[in-house]
Amino acid sequence: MKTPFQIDNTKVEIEQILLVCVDFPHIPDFDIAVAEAVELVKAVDGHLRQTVTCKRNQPHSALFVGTGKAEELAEMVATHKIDLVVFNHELTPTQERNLEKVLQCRVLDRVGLILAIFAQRAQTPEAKLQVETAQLTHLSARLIRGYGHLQSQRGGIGLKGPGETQLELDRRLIGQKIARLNKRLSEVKKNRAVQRQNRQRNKMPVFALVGYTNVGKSTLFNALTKSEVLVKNQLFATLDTTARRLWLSPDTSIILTDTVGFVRDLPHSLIDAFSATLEETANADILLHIIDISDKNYEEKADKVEQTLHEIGAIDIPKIKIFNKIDQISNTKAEILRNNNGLISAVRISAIEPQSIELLRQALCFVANELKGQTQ
Ligand SMILES: Nc1nc2c(ncn2[C@@H]2O[C@H](COP(=O)(O)OP(=O)(O)OP(=O)(O)O)[C@@H](O)[C@H]2O)c(=O)[nH]1
Ligand SMILES: [Mg+2]
Repeated sequence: MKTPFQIDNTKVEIEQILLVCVDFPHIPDFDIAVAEAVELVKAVDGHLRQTVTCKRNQPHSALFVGTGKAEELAEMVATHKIDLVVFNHELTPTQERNLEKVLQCRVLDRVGLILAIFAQRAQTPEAKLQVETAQLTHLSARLIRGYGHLQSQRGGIGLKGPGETQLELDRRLIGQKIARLNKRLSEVKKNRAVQRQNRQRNKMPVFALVGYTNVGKSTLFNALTKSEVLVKNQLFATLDTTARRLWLSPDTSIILTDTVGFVRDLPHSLIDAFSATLEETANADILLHIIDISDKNYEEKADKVEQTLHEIGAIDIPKIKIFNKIDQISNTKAEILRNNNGLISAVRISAIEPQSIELLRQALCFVANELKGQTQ
């Protein structure tokens, strides 16, 4: 069977994608959710043919959308030769299976889509390992739940056919593979822990760049450290953690880390699988929360980042807000902002303007020296 976004030897196949977003009463800002779903779909190498929205009070248990809507979607799939229908929601394995039958094409939910993006982006062995673990965990949960569903539906005696045996076998093989991957991941974690200990021994404070995807973390990292990590106007350009030593003054240096960006409803299997990467953030001394202030939804995105920081146990680390991309909004100049105690709480900058970078460097130097003062 064809896997999503598979590439054959001769040509790159562009899949035609149909996106479905359902407006439920609990979704506060539906337009924003749809706009982000469109960006996510654009982040995989497919062609977004059409976006369909509809309203419901709650998901239909078998098909997520109503039966009438499902038939409508099936017609669209046939007319526009759609290869893949993406739901911007989490579907149960049963809903996914039922939808594939009705729509006669592949169906991915939001978790599957984010996993597909990560799988396309993963470059280093560590990122590949983490994505593969997340994908298999997602898949095995589906097989197990799918199996349970079959069993309870059929019940009775003598119904254990070859299909179910195969399913059990697949589940066991996947389980073994996940165990192997987890073992390799724990080695990765051990290595990282040793690196961290070395840094602590050398008393080098770690400042971690965090933020929603596409806010400019890597751009800033490059500007500060004169590095060349990948910068791209797409979601999830970065999937690994890169750490560099950064001299802020002749006698002050820190370790600066750049890492994977966050997005709302980051699948849990991904947070688990990326724990080796995210631990770098959770163990930082200072978090630099980058916020794209030119994005009209920046507040909501910043809240999502806070939520994720909470989930990975990094909420108590002192934080400085970096409002980035001020070149995109009028009448805003680069500036250091302090709280009532005179401590730096935020900096307004543009990662593409050298004066801003210099100002930020000064602010970071001040923070690093404060930290030194506290630990001495
Ligand atoms: N105008 C403007 N564009 C910026 C600024 N900072 C970053 N960008 C652009 O924003 C886009 C995303 O930048 P990245 O540095 O890749 O963002 P990121 O936060 O690392 O993204 P992920 O790795 O995907 O999480 C790129 O097109 C950058 O050129 C800025 O201050 N002003
Ligand atoms: Mg990046």
